[in-house]
Amino acid sequence: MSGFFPWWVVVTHFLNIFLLLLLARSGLEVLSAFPKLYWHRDCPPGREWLRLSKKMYGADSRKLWTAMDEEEAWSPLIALPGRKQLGLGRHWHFMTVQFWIMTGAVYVALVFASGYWHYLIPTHWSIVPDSIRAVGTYLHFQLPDKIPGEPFEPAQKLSYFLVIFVLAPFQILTGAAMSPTVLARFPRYGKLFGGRQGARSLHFLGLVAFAAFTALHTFMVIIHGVPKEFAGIVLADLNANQTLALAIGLTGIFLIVVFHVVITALSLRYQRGTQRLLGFMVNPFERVLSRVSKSRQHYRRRDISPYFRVNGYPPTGEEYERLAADGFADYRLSVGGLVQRPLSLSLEDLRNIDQTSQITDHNCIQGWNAVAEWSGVRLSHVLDLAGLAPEAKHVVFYAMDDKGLTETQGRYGFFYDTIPLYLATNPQTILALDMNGAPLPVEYGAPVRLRLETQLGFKMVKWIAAIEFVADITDIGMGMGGYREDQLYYANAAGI
Ligand SMILES: Nc1nc2c(c(=O)[nH]1)N[C@H]1C(S)=C(S)[C@@H](COP(=O)(O)O)O[C@H]1N2
Ligand SMILES: [Mo]
Repeated sequence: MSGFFPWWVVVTHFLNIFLLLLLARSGLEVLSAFPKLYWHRDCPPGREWLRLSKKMYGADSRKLWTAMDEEEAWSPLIALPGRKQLGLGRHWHFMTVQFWIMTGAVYVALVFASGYWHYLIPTHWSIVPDSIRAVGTYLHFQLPDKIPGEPFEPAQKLSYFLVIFVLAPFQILTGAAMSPTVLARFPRYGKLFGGRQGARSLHFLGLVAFAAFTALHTFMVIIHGVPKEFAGIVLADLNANQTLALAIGLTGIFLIVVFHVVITALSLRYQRGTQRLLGFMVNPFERVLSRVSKSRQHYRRRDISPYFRVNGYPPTGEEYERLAADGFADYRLSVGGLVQRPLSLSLEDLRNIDQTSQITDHNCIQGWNAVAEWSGVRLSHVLDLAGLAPEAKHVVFYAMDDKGLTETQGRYGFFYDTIPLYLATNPQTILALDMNGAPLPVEYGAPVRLRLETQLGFKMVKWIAAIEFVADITDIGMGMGGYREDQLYYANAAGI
């Protein structure tokens, strides 16, 4: 082989261009759902270091606003798929990241197996002064010499090393530090990055670093001479036919662009199909993660966030107002479905069951988080009282807020969500009656809400009217396992 580009570098390099563009665009879609970045652990409104939105909602606003109002519709030109499709953007992001990590693993294995690592991993600190000198040479409009016997000049070797062995793992680690399941199971891991907000900010800066590298790298390819460089990276041989290399290389780039246009259009046109198809590839991993991880959060009172966002406008019906007017004295929680003893529990009944308390971090799918103390009854106790039928596999929580009245945008029906039984029996899965030592305020779900501490916020149904145990969730609502799953294409699996 002449030149220094083995065939597997050609293949993984191409896959990397393809996958990184998918990750960047879908990542921007996720950011558009909460286009604010914080170093502050609690993300209070107004304290962001970067706000990519003109809308301002204050912490002391007297008009009720919800986190969903903060979402921005970004153009499909930059976001995948764009137009407030957080659910689909996440599906693309998590599908792609699996392939990106696989590509990276194969690449790294081959780098070491082939001895190619020698060209990428500096083994002496002299790489630093040598790189500075190389940059100086570029600034004099000259090309620096390659390291003797190696394919790259020092600054090139150093920057490749940093991108491959530092930046890429950094993106994976900061990405993991945003998952509610990871944060709940390993609270100290989250603290390494300054909590979820720190991880979001760092992950974004990682994207900026990737973008800067890509721009510089492309510029360097141009000044080093496109046809020759293309021969190396397309045909694995710096002395190969340059016209052929250019033709194949440009065709490759063109195909990537066409692919992006097509999947963006298809995602926006066939939203349910996209959710199902990508869910097929994304959900299994998430389910394993959620099944094996229990929340180990035990924050202290002084960690409680001064400001806790609200998501979802409260029920507006007369029925709810009547219940609320006398402190929910007439409220009854019905528990039914596949149980031996259907129940109808008053608030007093619920308070007479063994009470528990937990101080935990709430992670909304959009990106914000906040710590509060929640007290109430373990769901497993209610489950024991009702006696589960063996066919029961999922728990459905029906809420009292009709979204057709408050959320509009073509959405309709009462909020509901479902969880698998294995989440229902976690010790920190509770029906909360109190928040920070006082009965739940209306906006936060009075009189009863679910807390499910390894999952995203949208699973934690507020204003619960009834709980039903079922064998199958596909005949409830539109069949995707919850209101937001049905109407916003979120994944029913919500540990990431
Ligand atoms: N009934 C109902 N429950 C709901 C919602 C809703 O709109 N209706 N929103 C969910 C979402 S997206 C989140 S992040 C949390 C927000 O809880 P909070 O308002 O107490 O912060 O509630 C969840 N539970
Ligand atoms: Mo949420």
